[in-house]
Amino acid sequence: MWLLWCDERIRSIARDEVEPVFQPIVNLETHRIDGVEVLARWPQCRHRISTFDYILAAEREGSIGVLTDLILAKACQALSELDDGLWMSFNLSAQQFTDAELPDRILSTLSLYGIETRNFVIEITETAVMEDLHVAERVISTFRDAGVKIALDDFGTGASSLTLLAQLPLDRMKIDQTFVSHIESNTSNAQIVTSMLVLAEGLGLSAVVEGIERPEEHDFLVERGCRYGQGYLYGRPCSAAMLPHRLALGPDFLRLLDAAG
Ligand code: G
Ligand code: MN
Repeated sequence: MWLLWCDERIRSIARDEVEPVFQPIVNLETHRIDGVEVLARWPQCRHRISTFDYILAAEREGSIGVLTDLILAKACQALSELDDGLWMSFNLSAQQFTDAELPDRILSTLSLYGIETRNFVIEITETAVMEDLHVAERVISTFRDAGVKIALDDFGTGASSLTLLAQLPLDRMKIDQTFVSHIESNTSNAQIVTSMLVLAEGLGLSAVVEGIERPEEHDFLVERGCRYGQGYLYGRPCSAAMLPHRLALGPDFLRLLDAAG
């Protein structure tokens, strides 16, 4: 069964069926959608399989590079039709760090679609970076020299090596959603996230908290000075076709709050 899924996935990449979807990243001070994270979706696929499994399969099949190029081009196309300085946050998988041509390919695609590098953020996981710190440093430096920002994704779930924070030139810390659940009453989650926010600020990194689903979680984070949030409370990932509407509407929960206040 698993192999069948893999085949179907890989063929769907070849058939050009993979689509980017866009999840709002919200400025909790201004209540504006300042950026979007690009996620891969397979709309035609018969089986509902997580993106995580797709990525693993694509890595195994050696098609992760093609997949990335395809999603990036489609995402750039969608964003190039908008005109409002929105930034795009884009995930790279561990294996891609060994692809020496990756930075050039990504930078050329951005330039082809007229996307400014300062509006582009690469999300990398701790695990990806840990595989080979030297290679990671080189890839990250190439991107940063070109003006691209780097975010450490799923922070707190991997090795959480503070060496990474000390050694790598990073711009953002994405605090993983597992720590956000019931943060207003779960004292260990509260303590962990509060400390991460202090750590990020001390290191000059901009923190983005992921997986915010409830108003209580939002209030807790705002009280602790968290600048950026992402999660179902503000908006689920939406298609390229829906993106202009989504941006015009603003974040779900905050729109209601603004209307009430
Ligand atoms: O690993 P990364 O942080 O890039 O993964 C983001 C994933 O988290 C996406 O698949 C996205 O759909 C999912 N996600 C985004 N917001 C929420 C949320 O509020 N709750 C849950 N459970 N998942 C979310
Ligand atoms: Mn991510």
